[in-house]
Amino acid sequence: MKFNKIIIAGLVAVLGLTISANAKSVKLSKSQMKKATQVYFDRCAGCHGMLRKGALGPNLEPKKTKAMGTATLKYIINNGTPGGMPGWGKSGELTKAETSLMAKYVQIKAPMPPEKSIVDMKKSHKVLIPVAKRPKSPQNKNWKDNFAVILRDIGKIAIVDGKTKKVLSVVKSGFATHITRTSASGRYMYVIGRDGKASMIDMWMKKPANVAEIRPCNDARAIDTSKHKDYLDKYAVVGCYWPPSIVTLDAETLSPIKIVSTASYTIDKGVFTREARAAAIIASHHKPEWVINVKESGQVWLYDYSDIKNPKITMVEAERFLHDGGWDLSKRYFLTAANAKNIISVIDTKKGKLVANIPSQGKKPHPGRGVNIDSKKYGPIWGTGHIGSNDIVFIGTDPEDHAKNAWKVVKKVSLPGKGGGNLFIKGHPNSPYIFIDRPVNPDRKLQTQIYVMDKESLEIVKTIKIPAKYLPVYKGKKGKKIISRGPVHFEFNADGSEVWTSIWGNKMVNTPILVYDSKTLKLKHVIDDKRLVTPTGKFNVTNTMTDTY
Ligand code: DHE
Repeated sequence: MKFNKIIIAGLVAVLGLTISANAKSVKLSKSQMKKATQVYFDRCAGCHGMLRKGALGPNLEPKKTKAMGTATLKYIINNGTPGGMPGWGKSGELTKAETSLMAKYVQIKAPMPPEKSIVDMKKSHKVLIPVAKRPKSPQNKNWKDNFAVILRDIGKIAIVDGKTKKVLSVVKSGFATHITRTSASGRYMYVIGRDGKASMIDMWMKKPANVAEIRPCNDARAIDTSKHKDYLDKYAVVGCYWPPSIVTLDAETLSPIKIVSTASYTIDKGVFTREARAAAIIASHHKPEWVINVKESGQVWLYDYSDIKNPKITMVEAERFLHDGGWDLSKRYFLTAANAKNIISVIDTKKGKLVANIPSQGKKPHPGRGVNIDSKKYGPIWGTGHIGSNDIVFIGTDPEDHAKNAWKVVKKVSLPGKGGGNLFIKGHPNSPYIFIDRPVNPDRKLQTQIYVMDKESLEIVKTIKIPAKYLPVYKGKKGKKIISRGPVHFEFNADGSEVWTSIWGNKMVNTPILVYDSKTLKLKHVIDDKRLVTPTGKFNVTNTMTDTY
């Protein structure tokens, strides 16, 4: 990747590192290989791929890493890069020994990860509370305004009452839990861990608890359910990174139904990759269909689940390294980031076709689900931020009544300061503002602020500084001072009057969730429960089941 060459050249100049074309071969013991394979899976595979072919992060195959050499690799792993790679050593997430181990490991050919059959996955399947024994009606009155909060590094989910702000329960989930999605009725919260473990929480219970679990793959980031009116609460679907596949499950028990491999399709000439990972999934509200990004292939699959054993799949060629994305206001168009190519692909799910590949006018667009605004000036627009630049851009999404704005960037706004670092942006129809984070900006000051944008002017009207008392500093190993990153990811309550954000710490101490009034922008609540360790994503039952953002 171009900017990588600049970095490496810079490192050579600054550190006098030598780029050796024939680096002597690196050897690791069996136990070192085992440890390094786990660290790579936990921290690196998501961005660089299990087989190291690259995606959000660059290719790390030995032909490239050997030329870079151990010293350069160690420096990058320790300090991170301006393109958005965290400094794993500097942040204390990797020790010095782990940093040097990884600098060697990535110079060795990636071991082929294990496959998984339906028989294998059935061994991990458990129905923890049979359907017949689950409540027949909601046992907690605010359940439709409750939140599922990811407790990332401890692999758990906190269920927080949206009204009382009390933590109702903390339930175990997969390793480095990633996201949750609801059933169409909102009753169940489906959870996916990075280790591919899927679990489901019954939100009707007084103390919401897991009712079923299964591990349909070894590495995953996405899960969703059937939202078409004839299939409500019928099926769940997991998008797997490894083995690259889509696995459908019964939505009440999580028993596996079908695996469809996503491996090897690709749109670049002559590029063959076994590793074509299932990334974002979104469920159509209009058709019995899931829209599924197949990252490395550059294809968006329209997966018709009406005949679940014999799915019809339309493969729409879009652009490579598809990542996250969301619906436009009409829930007909899916806008998704091909973030390594700085493109937003637009899929018309009514016609089953690509509408456009739009340059996002920034570096590494990363929308989450993105944000929708029915703007007086531009009509319906959808917005995203970027990891690698300061740009917040809005794209027109109404080809009927606002044709001149459709499928082009109508507004681009720069966040103050340098260094990008935005991960999520979010809004709600009842809030006059949208909220923007910057947790991977290298500048501590910029990282610890919330950027508030007015929905009509589309200008930043306020930056909310997080009070230092909510940003714990803690002593790492050998007394190293480690600080929590700032606010990450936003979620509104059901009526949009509040916006919640997590302070992204690490697992040494708990960090709070801050609740702001979405109109006055005043800090209304601090949810500071000892059990909230490394809170990241938060998902309100009503907004998640209705795809409101
Ligand atoms: Fe995510 C969404 C993949 C790192 C928090 N993340 C997604 C989606 C994908 C994805 C494919 C879209 C799911 C969907 O909509 O169905 N994420 C990846 C990665 O591959 C990556 C870059 C590296 C990795 O190894 O996982 C990665 N993600 C992160 C984080 O470091 C974050 C910030 C903290 C964490 O929990 O690990 C993070 N990702 C999230 C969140 C969402 C998400 C909160 C859902 C956003 C939403 O509002 O829907």
